[in-house]
Amino acid sequence: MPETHTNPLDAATADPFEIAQRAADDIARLTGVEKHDIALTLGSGWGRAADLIGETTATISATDVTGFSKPALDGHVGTLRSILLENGTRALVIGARTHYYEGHGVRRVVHSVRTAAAAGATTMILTNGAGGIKDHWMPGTPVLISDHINLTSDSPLEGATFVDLTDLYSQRLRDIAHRIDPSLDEGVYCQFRGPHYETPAEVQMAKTLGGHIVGMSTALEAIAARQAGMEVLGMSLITNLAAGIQATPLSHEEVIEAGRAAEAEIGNLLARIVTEL
Ligand code: 8IG
Repeated sequence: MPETHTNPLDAATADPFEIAQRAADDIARLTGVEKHDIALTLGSGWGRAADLIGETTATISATDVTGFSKPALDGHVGTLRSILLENGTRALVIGARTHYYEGHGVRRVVHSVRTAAAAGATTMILTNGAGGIKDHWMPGTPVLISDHINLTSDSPLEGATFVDLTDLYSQRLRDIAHRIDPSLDEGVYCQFRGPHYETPAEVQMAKTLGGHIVGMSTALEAIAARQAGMEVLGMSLITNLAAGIQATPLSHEEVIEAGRAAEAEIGNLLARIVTEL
């Protein structure tokens, strides 16, 4: 059992992959499911998808799994669920994301992704709530992530690990998503450190750099997923227009509300995508 006040990932001698394997073993034991085929991290607004993709056969507390920590935020559920899809696929739904802005380091941020890989998942679906730079994206619009710009100046990889990120956000998986919903737009995701939202000038910078979506989570996780050899699908729910793109200041309440309003629709969308993988 993990200790209450320390995280094994924080030990100087820790091997993050060995700890991810221990976490995967915990999940197998606690869910009774030896191997999961796909994994989903459900960000702000995406929580409903868990109820729609299949039958939940086990729900476990993230704090019972080695290396996981309590979520820092309301609206982020600290559970892991094993879900059986109608086609027999086993999905691991991760409702416990550690954000880079929590300041616990990037190992903790990507631990859930490495755990999913160690649990057997070969597909990683990363979802988030994010700000939109394209001004025709209304709050509540889901968009596919086509690529990212990592503005954290950090990496989950340690040492001389030169991982290729061409086609990081799988074209094959994006094609499947487009087939299910031809109206889905795509965009380049810019990960900022947060937790403050951007200034309008920073949003203009991101736009100039080629970004369309601003967020605080997914790029670092996607890199770790690619390192682990997983195929990655990234989706953002635009919960607000980025600072300066919309006329009014940003608020966390607005973000939560947009997520709630879109929940059923994007949950259904994700459920349909997952059955086609
Ligand atoms: I929800 O406007 C959500 N997350 N960086 N900027 C950044 N992250 C976000 C935003 C946003 N909205």
